[in-house]
Amino acid sequence: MSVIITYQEVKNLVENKLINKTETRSYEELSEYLFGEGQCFNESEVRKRMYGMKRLIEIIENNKASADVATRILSLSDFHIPFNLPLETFEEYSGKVDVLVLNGDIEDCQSCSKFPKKYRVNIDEEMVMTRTFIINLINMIKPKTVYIVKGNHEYRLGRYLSDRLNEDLLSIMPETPMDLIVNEGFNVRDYINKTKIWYTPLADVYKEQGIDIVYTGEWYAKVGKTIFVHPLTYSTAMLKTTEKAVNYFLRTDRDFDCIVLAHTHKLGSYIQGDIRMYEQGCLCDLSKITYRDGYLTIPQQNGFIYMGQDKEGHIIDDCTKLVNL
Ligand SMILES: [Mn+2]
Repeated sequence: MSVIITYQEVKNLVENKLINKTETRSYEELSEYLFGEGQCFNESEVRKRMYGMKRLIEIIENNKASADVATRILSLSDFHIPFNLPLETFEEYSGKVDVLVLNGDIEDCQSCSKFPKKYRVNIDEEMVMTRTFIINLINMIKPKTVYIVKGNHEYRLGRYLSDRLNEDLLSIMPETPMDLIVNEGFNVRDYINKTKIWYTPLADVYKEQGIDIVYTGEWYAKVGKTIFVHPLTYSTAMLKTTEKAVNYFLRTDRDFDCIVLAHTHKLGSYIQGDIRMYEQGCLCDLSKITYRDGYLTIPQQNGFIYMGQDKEGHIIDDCTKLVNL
């Protein structure tokens, strides 16, 4: 008599034996159960075959979930260039992303900070670094669309200028470096050598390749039914800032099923009803960014999110992962 064994049973058994180590029966004892009556293999043979099954289960599970994915989104935030983690961190996502979201605080803008300046990187130099970094990232990831969200650090430039200039001059000034890097282009002048270098706006650089680079100056961007947010407000309580964002968007846009929040440098998730909430962590080198006043006592977390959405833009949980670096 042969025992009927289901896919789910095999999957549980493989998991419990190889991963959780909660299965107490020996490999020999499992042999007939897994491979049929009379199939009494020795320990090493059963173990080898079970690792083969484990791999096959992974492939089947991945295929099941990814069959429904219409849009793959990679959201990266809080690089705080020049303190960013290296590009290679995201190497494995090359060619696997439809929409790249840069969810704010890509550039640190430390020269416009109200905090004491403990290092010097001029804003023009930092902008050239940021532009180069975004170009290298796009060339590596190869997305079809890039959304850039305004972070409070980019907004430091606007605040710095508004503290110093009259309204008549402000109207011709950028609010953030991204206005120049993405949409308008900028010159960097060398007054000593009487030269200047023109940096073409990224929106134009990628137009020919059919890649849209979208920067509207907003502190959020909606992709499908997920809203990517970089708020100005901050709470030290776990996910409190995200909860505030959910409450805000429930009043202004009810058509969403997920909020992904940058800015807090914390990593976590929560589900309430039909709404998924994520805080996506940060991508700055934490050993270099300890200069920040008021941040010293709060543990920061490196991370980002890779998300799958169906063709209606709904998040697919099985194809979404919050990555803890
Ligand atoms: Mn921020």
